[in-house]
Amino acid sequence: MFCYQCQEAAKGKGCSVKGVCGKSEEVAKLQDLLIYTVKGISEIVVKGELEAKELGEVNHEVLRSLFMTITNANFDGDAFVKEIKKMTVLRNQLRDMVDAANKKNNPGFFQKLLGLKKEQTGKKINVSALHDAARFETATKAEMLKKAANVGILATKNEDVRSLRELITYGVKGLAAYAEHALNLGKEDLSLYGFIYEAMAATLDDALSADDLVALTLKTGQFGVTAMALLDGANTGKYGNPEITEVNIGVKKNPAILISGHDLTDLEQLLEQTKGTGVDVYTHSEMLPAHYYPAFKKYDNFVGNYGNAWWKQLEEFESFNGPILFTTNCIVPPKSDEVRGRIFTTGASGHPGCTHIEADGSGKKDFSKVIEMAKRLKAPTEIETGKIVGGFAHEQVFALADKVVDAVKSGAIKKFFVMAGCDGRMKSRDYYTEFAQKLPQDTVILTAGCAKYRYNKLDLGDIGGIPRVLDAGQCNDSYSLALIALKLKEVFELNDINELPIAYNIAWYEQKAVIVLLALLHLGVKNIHLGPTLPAFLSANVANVLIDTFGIGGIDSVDADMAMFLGA
Ligand code: SF4
Ligand code: SF3
Repeated sequence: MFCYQCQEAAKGKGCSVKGVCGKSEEVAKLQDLLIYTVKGISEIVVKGELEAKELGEVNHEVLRSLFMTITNANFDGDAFVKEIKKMTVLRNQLRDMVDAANKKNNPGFFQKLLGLKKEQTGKKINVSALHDAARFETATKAEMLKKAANVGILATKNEDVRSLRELITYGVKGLAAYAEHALNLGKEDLSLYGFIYEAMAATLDDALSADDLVALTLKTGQFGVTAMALLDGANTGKYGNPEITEVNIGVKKNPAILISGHDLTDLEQLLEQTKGTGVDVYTHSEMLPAHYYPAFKKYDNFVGNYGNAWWKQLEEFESFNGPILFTTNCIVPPKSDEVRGRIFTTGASGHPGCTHIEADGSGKKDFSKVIEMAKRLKAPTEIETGKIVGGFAHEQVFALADKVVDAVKSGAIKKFFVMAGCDGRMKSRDYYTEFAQKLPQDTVILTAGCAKYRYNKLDLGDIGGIPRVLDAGQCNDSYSLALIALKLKEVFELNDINELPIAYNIAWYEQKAVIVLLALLHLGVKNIHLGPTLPAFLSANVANVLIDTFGIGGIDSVDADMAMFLGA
């Protein structure tokens, strides 16, 4: 195996024996083969000029496949075997359809086979000359593992091309995850599928130059903005605009379920099904911002947030006592059978030994097993008390705009620090806590994603009633931070977003942070600092392009960075 897609890649280079995340060699290889299959599908769609709007099931399964390979989403080898089989069947149907269009000029039969709404003739292509990714066959897990050994990241020999291909792939994975959440809420944007096919097919194309791939990387950011805007509209359209909210971090006496991950429809269904059962629901890690949405406030049993960022879950799940439902990443493979038996997964997430709950054809999920288990188990053990405040997504901040603008004009607020992104287990991430603590009193932190757990329980005070940590929500809500910056640019009548008193000190871990970063670059944000380390998948040359073009930088010591950011 070889994997270097996350910030914790072994020795800052890549995991080659077992993932630091806990991913086995077998799962890593199956993930490689699934991605390879998606690339093959993409090549058929692009070369055959098939239209995304006619490819419903294929589109949705491509999102699912990409999402399953995100760091800490799915550790279940059998789930990957099943998905590879499903995807190769879909791929072969697409290929046959294109072939039939070539030969008979009568694609009607295949149109029916795929359940396509409209006749689709595609373009004449030589199907037998398609890339191996569009043609290989594997029947058993053993055959898949054998095949996977030759199709992974290292199959691309040129280091810079490999780096760009992977950067694009990781951005596309993040984009797919956000698109799947929007899809679960019934919202789609066909241009996203078209782009996914274009980008994934491009990673197979040896004729593309490094410059072509750099251009495609920037285009990935453009579609990242589209995906985040789509998800923002889906979430706020259904659940209302996040508003300032105090979230309890202590516990109550009832037995309870802990829900983790990013999917709000799963939370909604769980709250509906636990209503009146005497079982409480707590959020964990990236689900915390759900408390900020008006629609979830009507549930009396939606009582608080338990614990911290994802990487502390091993001990926190012990003391939670009840069942845990993962809707997406980040799962840490449980060490004890007892905890494993209390973990349920749904959507793209999965783990061997944990119960997986699938949606029925209409997207409904039956959480009765989770609820029954909660009733049999003890209430959570308290690990902390108090409250955290959040809910500063775009509309809430716009509502406070006058106050914020006055504070900037009067000099009460000198600078904003965007400290969005991910948390992780490396000791070096203490940097972010220290950085937040050492920031001068006339600065405000804008955050989103699980990075916030490094400082959201510190008492950093407020500036004239504006809290010094403004949490917009989940990592995808970094979109809100971009909208806030654009709004401030408008209010202050500036020509360039970079003239604002905003510094970017972002922490990354997995591939959603990659799409957030690319989206910010697309929006014209410069001089973003990325830590705790720069991605292992950036070759020296690719890193230099990002440094020269966008002023991307790493982090140094807290004191050195503080001086640099504050211009001292
Ligand atoms: Fe290693 Fe990260 Fe890949 Fe896991 S996801 S195998 S920790 S690089
Ligand atoms: Fe965190 Fe996994 Fe990225 Fe959505 S939960 S930000 S790391």
